Parts: sequence; structure tokens; C-alpha cells
Amino acid sequence: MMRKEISIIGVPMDLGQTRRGVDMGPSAIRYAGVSERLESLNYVVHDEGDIRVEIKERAQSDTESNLKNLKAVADGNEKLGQKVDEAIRSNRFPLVLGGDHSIAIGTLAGVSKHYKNLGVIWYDAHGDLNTAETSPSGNIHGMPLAVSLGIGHPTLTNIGGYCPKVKPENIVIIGARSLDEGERILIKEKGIKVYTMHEVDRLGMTKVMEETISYLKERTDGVHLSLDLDGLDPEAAPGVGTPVAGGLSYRESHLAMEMLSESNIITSAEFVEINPILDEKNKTADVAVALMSSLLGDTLL
Ligand code: 4U7
Ligand code: MN
Ligand code: MN
Ligand code: MN
Repeated sequence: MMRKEISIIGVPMDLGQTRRGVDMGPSAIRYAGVSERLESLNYVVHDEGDIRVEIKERAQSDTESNLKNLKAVADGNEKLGQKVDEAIRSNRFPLVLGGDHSIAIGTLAGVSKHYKNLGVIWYDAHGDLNTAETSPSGNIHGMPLAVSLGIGHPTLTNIGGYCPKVKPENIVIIGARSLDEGERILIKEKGIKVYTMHEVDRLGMTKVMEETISYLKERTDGVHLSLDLDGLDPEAAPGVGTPVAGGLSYRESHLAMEMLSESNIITSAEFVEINPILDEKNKTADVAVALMSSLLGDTLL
């Protein structure tokens, strides 16, 4: 059920990866007019401001494992989980603004305790299913989906005080086109449903979303949308740290959001990985706000 009130929670996190600027994502999205846009759809919007995140220069890299800024990423996510939990307790729809994708760990920690069978749509060029062992980079933003399955460093998998947050059969990945070897193995081993760009090309976005919605409707009691802007083609969303060519178009993405809105299955959402330093005149933040608006019921008529 869609809530009539929305809590916007900003997370200026850039410690899950190595490029500067993604911490400014929440500001860019606010500047693009997120509150006004959602208010025009008749929501009551509560902007809760930003979670406090340690600044990069002072964050310590973990020397025992291949995990950059482990402690600082974990701290920010604990705080985020509590904020998201409070929003849902207040009967508000949590809308989380990133920040890099490591923040999905905290979002899901706050969301999942409210559902017996949470579904997750992972809209992304990547699988984000790495562990310290399989990651080529050591960047935690490439790991949040694995962590939410309970696979990874215990400091991350136990955030929120419970583990796991999601079951593999309740996940749908859409837009994948850059998967590391360890991620491919995990996808097969766990039977995670993935619509790569190949499937989107073959089936079309309409069919992909029809299948996704009926698949999740059958087995879940709430669905979180985790939308990484790099799921879109770099032409539509240039302001991201890890762009991959051949992505989802602006219109395909709107269609996906519109179909999710019609289905009424989405109970929380986050929009991540916007890097204003790499962007063109705030284009990527503008796209994010337009997609949020479609997701939350803008029908164009
Ligand atoms: B994002 C990568 F190796 N897989 O783990 C890694 F290609 O949140 C990229 O989806 C991860 O943007 C991208 O570092 C994380 C790499
Ligand atoms: Mn990505
Ligand atoms: Mn991602
Ligand atoms: Mn990225």
C-alpha cells in the first residue's frame, strides 16, 4: 500500500567507493525540486535532512580485509537503518537519497524488519553481489545486495541487529550488464532472477515489468526499489561514478516506474549513485526526480 506521507532521508555517503562527489547526491536531488514535485502529487513530504556520515579524509581503511572504510560505512548504515525504521513506524513512505549504493545496506536493515517476505527490485548495471573475497575493487558499494542476503563481513550483514534482510527468491535485478565472476556464480547458486540488458532488449520493458510485478506479488508482502542511476544509459544519466554503456533508456525507465506505480507494490525506495561533479547541469538528479515522480503516481494526464 502506498503511503500518503513521505519521509525523505538524505545520505551523503561516498565511502563505499573511491570517486569524490557522490556525497553531494542528496543536495543535487533537493536542488532538482524533489519535495515540490512530490507535493504537487498531493503527498505530505517530510524532508528529514541528512544522516551524518564521516568525512572521507578521516575514515580509516580496514587493514584486515579487502573492505574500504568498513567501520565508517557500517556506522552510517546503522544510523540510516534507524531513520528508515522510524519513518515506517510513523506510517510514512521512506524515500532515501544517496550517496553511493552501500547505503542500501542500511535502508534494507530499516525496511525489512517490517515485512515477513520483503521483495527487492535492484535496478542497476551491476549486481552488487560481491564479497571481500570476490570484489575486484574492495569498494563496499559493489556488495550491498550480497550483504543483504547475509553474505559478507559480519559487521555489515548484522547491521540493524538481524540477518539476513532478504531471501534470494524475492530479488529481481533489472538492467544488469556488468557482472563479475563471483557475482555470476552467486546468481546461479542462489537462483536470483535477473533481467540483463539482453532480456530487456528481447522481451521489451513492458514484459519485463509485467513478469517482475507478478513474480513479486505472488511471494512478497512489500517491495523495496533500489535504483542505481547507472542502470540507465550514460546518455540519460551521465552523472554516475561507474557508468556502463548500453543501458536502460529514459523512456524505458519511466515506463518501469509507471508500471510499478500502477501495480501499487512498492513500499519504499532509494535513488543512489548520483555524482554531481561528473554530471551535466544536474541532468542526472533531474532524471532521478522525474523517475520518483512517475514511481509515486504522476500519470501525465
Ligand atoms: B554500484 C564492481 F568491479 N563490480 O565491485 C565492483 F566492476 O553500486 C563495480 O552498482 C561495482 O555502482 C559498482 O567494484 C557498484 C566493479
Ligand atoms: Mn551500478
Ligand atoms: Mn549499484
Ligand atoms: Mn556506481
